[in-house]
Amino acid sequence: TWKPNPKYKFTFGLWTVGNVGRDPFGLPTRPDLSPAQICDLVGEAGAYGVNFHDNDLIPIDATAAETAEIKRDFTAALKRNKLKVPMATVNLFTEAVFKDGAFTSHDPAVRAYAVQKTFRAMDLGAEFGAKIFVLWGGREGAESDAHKDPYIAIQHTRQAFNLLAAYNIEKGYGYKFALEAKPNEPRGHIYNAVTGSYLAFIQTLEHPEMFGVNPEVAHEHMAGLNFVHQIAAALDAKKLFHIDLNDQEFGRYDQDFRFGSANLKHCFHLVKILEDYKYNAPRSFDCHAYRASDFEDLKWFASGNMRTYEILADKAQRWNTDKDIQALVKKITAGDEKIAKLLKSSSKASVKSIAEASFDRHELANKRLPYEQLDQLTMELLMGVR
Ligand code: 3MF
Ligand code: MG
Ligand code: MG
Ligand code: MG
Repeated sequence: TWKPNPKYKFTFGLWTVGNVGRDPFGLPTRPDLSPAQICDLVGEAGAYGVNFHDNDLIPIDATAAETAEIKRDFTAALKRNKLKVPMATVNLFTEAVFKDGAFTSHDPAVRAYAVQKTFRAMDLGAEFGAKIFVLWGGREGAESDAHKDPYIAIQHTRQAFNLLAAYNIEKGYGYKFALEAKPNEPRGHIYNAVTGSYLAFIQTLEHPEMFGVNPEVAHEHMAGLNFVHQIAAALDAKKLFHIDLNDQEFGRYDQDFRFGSANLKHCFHLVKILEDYKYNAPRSFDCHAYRASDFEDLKWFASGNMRTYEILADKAQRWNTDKDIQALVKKITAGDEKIAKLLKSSSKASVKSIAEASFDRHELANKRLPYEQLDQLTMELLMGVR
């Protein structure tokens, strides 16, 4: 049971399962896995595909011969595990050259190098069939606003994105770019801190149609925000091109926990909104196993992410068909249909009718909202007793 269904397009970044347990205070606790070994692990677990940063696959200083060998091994591993590569991305954060940002560095040569490195990462992704290109601005920020003018940083970001769109057209790659916001870590302050910032910014680009978002559960939770509401905004804007699933305790460091391991209720509502509105792009797990876990435990980590998603999708479906729950939903959402119709139109007639209507606010306030009951039933369903 709960065998991963390909319709969910579950994917893992090479850097997620491949995470060796290094943290700012400690050395690795697990051996390095090759891209091919990672494919075997997630393939065995039943995943649909894998994603990579350029340098997850090809080390930055690899020779041409090494590159060819890695690509050969990786291609074979994809094939034997029937894995796709729906998304590729670029590492603009590890190397010292990006210590003060990539697209927002003061130095035009660093900015151009970052754009060129992204061009090459796009080439690499295209070789493996990727159609989504994620951009996470790892170090696009500052520790102090004395260091960098945030207004200029926005303009520099726009220049880079416009160049990437132009390259995408020139090469005919057909990528959709998915912009990933993060509020803090690894910089003191990061530009485009939340998904909503990118949704607005996209409209200022030369090719807004090519750009959407890649929200990550943990990133919005780090900012204390409701992730499900960000997803609603992205879905409504038709901009949810990709999603990073994981989990995170509110207000803590960047934990990247297994999906559903910390905030099951939020994750339930997340799965529900994705399924209700028929999200159809990959469901990517951007998380890593606990530092204490060994290779055997990694398998639980990989399959656990997918199992939790599927179990929650099943719960969401039960919620949508539960008689008591649906009767309550019907009651709380019921209202005067004629007024609802007026609100849907901004015609002169509608404006006039609403302006002239008479409402009894005391009577309106009398409507019952049995929210305790509805939430308790939801929780009981989640706890497995309904
Ligand atoms: C950092 C992240 C990143 C991005 C990745 C994909 C290393 O918190 O979430 O993972 O998801 O760069 O673009
Ligand atoms: Mg993250
Ligand atoms: Mg994270
Ligand atoms: Mg991410």
